[in-house]
Amino acid sequence: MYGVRFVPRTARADRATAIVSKFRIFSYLPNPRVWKATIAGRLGGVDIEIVGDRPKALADWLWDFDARPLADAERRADSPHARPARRGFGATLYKTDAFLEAHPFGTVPAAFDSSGTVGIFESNSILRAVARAGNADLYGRTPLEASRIDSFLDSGLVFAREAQVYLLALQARDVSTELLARMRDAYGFYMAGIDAAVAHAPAGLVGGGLSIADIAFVCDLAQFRREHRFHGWLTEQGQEPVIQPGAYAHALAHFRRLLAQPAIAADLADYVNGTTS
Ligand SMILES: N[C@@H](CCC(=O)N[C@@H](CS)C(=O)NCC(=O)O)C(=O)O
Repeated sequence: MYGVRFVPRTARADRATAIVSKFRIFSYLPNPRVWKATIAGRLGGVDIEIVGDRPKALADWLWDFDARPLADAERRADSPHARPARRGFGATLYKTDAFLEAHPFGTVPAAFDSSGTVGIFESNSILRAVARAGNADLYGRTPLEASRIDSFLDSGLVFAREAQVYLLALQARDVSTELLARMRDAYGFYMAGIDAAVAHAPAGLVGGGLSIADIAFVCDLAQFRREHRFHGWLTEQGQEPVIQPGAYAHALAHFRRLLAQPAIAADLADYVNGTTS
């Protein structure tokens, strides 16, 4: 599945409804940020093509609408595509000018419209784009509902950015006390809000049913729960993990309810159960 183009099972297989749109997403894989879009696509009848490879291998790809693995001879410091990596990747990445025009921040997941000319970046915005293209009412039934969904997506992004810095620091085994304290605060703030919101709305954060607010939440939290892989190391450092069992019971119950939904489990179950790395 990795290192090749593949199209996940989406509406084409799951629903009899017409395919209403198509996006291509380039990313390292597996990636819960990409699954925000594939879950929404599966539910809403939107065909999405995923192109990518394992995180380390992606440094050897040409980042482009027509992304592809580079031959050894093409990976040179004087390549016109060579750019310094900025977040989550070491050293050099190979990005075309067209990629950077479509994706000025140069990040993955990088979504494109089917023509490859329009780039959509930030996983929450890719999620919004897929929801808008679909037919499952995932982005609110009124402008006010859509705005409330945006509120959850924005709060989630603040949490997810802190989580990204922390998880990368954990991977590098370089977590300062200050960073840990900041992450504890960000996690507590975010989870307290979700906990309060779902306490009386167990069917979904907004509008009494599943929306992209729930999809972003389940994917971002699934990614953050990878913290457990570093419990041994944190303990050796004399530190407590950020995620404590039993806290934010309503939010965690919502997380489990969402994971039980087949359209969500299709992407997340193996990842959360630890059978996908
Ligand atoms: N908040 C963004 C995060 C995207 C991001 O930071 N991607 C990093 C990898 S985790 C990247 O593409 N870095 C490219 C670089 O280092 O140039 C999202 O949800 O899409």
